[in-house]
Amino acid sequence: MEKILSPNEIEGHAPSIIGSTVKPAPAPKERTERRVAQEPPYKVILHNDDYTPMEHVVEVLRKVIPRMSVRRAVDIMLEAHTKGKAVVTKTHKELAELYQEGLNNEGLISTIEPD
Ligand code: TYC
Repeated sequence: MEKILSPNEIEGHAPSIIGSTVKPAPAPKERTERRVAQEPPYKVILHNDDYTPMEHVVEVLRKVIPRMSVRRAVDIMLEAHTKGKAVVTKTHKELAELYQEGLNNEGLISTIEPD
């Protein structure tokens, strides 16, 4: 009876690498982006208060959160104003903490929590 060779046994060795391509190591930025994308998300929550002027809230949101439009900042501010709190953004823990600190340093009340 003839033995049927498994691919590994052909030539008696591991699969040939002839014709395969070698992927270059990812650049540090790409590696960081991939790592960060795998981290658990956190919500940054803005809480209402009775004294901060609405314009200041919008200004601070735009100063602290990258690419925050006026429209989005106004919506978030109004949601916090009417409902007591609003989600500002979702991101990985380290960045969420940075945003929280930025908002709180400007007199707003924000917290973070796992999403
Ligand atoms: N409630 C504030 C006012 O009436 C405005 C405000 C909105 C403050 C949202 C904080 O997170 C906040 N001036």
